[in-house]
Amino acid sequence: MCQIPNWFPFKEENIRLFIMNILKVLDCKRMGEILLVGFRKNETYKKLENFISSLPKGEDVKLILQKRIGAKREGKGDGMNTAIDYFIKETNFKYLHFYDSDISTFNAGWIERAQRKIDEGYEVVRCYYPRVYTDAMVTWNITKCGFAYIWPDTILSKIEQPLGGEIAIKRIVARKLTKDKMVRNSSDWSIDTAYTTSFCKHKFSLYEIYIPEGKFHRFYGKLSQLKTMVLECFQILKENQFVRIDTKRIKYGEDPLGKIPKIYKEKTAFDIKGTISEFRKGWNKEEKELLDLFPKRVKEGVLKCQKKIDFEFMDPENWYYAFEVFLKYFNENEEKWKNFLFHLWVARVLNHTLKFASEGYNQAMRSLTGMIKYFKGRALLEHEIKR
Ligand SMILES: Nc1nc2c(ncn2[C@@H]2O[C@H](COP(=O)(O)OP(=O)(O)OP(=O)(O)O)[C@@H](O)[C@H]2O)c(=O)[nH]1
Ligand SMILES: [Mg+2]
Repeated sequence: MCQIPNWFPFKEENIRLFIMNILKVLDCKRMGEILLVGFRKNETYKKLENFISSLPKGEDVKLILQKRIGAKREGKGDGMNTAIDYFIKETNFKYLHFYDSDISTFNAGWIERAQRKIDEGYEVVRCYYPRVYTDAMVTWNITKCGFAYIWPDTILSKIEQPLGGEIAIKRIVARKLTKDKMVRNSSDWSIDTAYTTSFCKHKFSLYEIYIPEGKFHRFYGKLSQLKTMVLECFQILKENQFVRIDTKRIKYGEDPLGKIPKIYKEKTAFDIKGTISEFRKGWNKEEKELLDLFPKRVKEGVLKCQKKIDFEFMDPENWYYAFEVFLKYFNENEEKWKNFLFHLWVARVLNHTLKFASEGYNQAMRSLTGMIKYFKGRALLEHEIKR
């Protein structure tokens, strides 16, 4: 049986947690090699150097720095693409697994389960997890909405966690990634969208495995911590909205959604109060000028909400109308556009969060999947009309 290589991108990590994850991989029966791809020679990097030098001889753990490959902000994308280059140029492995380095619930079982599907013949395997109902708000409101709007007749918006960093791919897939311009350019948070889109564009077979223990991460604090991610994940969709993708003949399988652990039904992923107070303060005059580009119902809702906080207006339907305008006019180089997209996204997240705080987890998830269905249905109708 072939060995499994595991690649981890990292920036600034909780070193104890990261090392624990590395040790778990080292224990894995089919462990091939571990590659750690760092952002800079920072504290995490130096601690990893010490850790590696303390390992018994023969343990294959390598540490490298990411190269400057893409055209966007230097970030996770350069890390992932550097790792792919290393895989193709420096190794002969038949497949590759990527895992985020900061997951406290990670264990070797994830690798074995993903590999089983690769061994069955799937070219791409992705992990998906139970998540708190207020979590994954970039995934739901940016990426999945965008996929449903732009490519409504494909499997893209069906993919459970298109921004997830836990994937296994075959060598032919990695090779394709090194040749895809969109992927190479995506040096920032756009990388996960770029990979997901590229897999479908090139018609690779896909399986999604369900990881019941979930993926715990730090509490976000205010949503402004996610601003860069929101903007970068939107921009990649805007840039590629005219790319043609046809997934009709792709082989696609998925584990059924398992039982959701109770803790995911009770927790909140971010600081609601802090986010509302930030939302209240953060508007500028220039953003108001943009309002004229938006349908009346969005414009009126924003103006009303600025006077008296009320997020009722930013329901899935109005988000669809706003999304359409952003896809047409959003300019990543203008502060007013960046603020405005971020503000309306926050309004969407707060609409969802406040509405379902009392109605419960199942209702909240139903509303999110309903939103994607709405985007898809409406986009299909509009594509039909345009034809
Ligand atoms: N090499 C490299 N790795 C990065 C960079 N930015 C983030 N990472 C790693 O990419 C993985 C995902 O980043 P996170 O910051 O955890 O992002 P996330 O998982 O979407 O966010 P959380 O849900 O808060 O964990 C982690 O392993 C990071 O260490 C970067 O610029 N370079
Ligand atoms: Mg993370």
